Amino acid sequence: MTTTPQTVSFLGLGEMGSALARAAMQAGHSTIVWNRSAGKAQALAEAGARVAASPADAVDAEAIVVCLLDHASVHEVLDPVADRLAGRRLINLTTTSPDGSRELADWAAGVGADYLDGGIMATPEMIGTSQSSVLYSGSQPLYDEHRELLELWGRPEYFGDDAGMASLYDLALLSGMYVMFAGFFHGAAMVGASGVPAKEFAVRAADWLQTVVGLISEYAEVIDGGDYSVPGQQSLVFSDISDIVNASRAQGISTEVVDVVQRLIHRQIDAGHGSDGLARVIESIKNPEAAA
Ligand code: FVH
Repeated sequence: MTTTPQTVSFLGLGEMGSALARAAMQAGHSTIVWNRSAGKAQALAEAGARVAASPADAVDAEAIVVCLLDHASVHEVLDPVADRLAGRRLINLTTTSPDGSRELADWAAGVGADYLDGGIMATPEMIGTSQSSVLYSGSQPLYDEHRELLELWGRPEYFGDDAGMASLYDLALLSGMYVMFAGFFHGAAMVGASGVPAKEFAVRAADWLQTVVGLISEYAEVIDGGDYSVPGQQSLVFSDISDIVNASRAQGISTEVVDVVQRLIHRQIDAGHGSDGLARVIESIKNPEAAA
């Protein structure tokens, strides 16, 4: 990909920060790098990056990319250079939280900097490949002006000027991933108790999950339509997972993962919605206190 060369600074050269900086360098950007422990800058220095002696020495750039451990470390690094950030463009790719991102956007506005928040949906090895996507929110001008740079890291997508939205999507997607992994671990423990290796189960689980993943768009349509009684859906009564809970217990494993799902289903059945579709479970999640 050809890009218009810019000077881009990278604060934080952990696994992810280094991958982002490497991609920028490979595309021909003049790259300034800084990391708290100096050793992590060495490989990039050998590849041609200028190593800044301090964050203050790194702010003179068209874009400042921040990729640190967490929200607190972003403040630890940026607060001391606050008086040098007026007119600068900050792209924060540190995982924080929706409110953490909004707080950083407000802080940046207070020091006169433009702020774009990003949620990276990739591992460092995926950066720059078609498997990587990065969710952004915050300053649209910054997003538009630096689009070429952002495209180097993965498919960029913009979620509006509320700086917390990228983080919200990021964490919502990760919640889907973790719960799916927990489901896989549960299934692997079930068959594992009968001597089946997790590796063998994984092949079938991956196949099965791919078969059923298409159903989420059908559920989404029902949820957005607001009518859980639409005919043709699998009902909540039919979705009772007592067999799974009982079989898990019989295998001598924990039922914690499946108990949660069973509770969410039964909250709706107990409230008289047993003939409605499974998608109604979202009401148990949306209204934790209410019965339905
Ligand atoms: N790695 C991944 O797969 C995920 C994918 C999704 C997005 N995350 C987030 O990206 C942020 C950085 O992750 P990382 O993989 O680069 O993390 P580390 O390799 O552990 O590097 C952490 C860097 O942060 C520096 N650091 C930590 N605390 C401070 C501080 N108080 N002051 C200054 N720098 C700090 C650390 O420096 P050092 O320990 O080398 O001196 C590293 O450069 C993260 O938000 C992920 O959630 C990655």
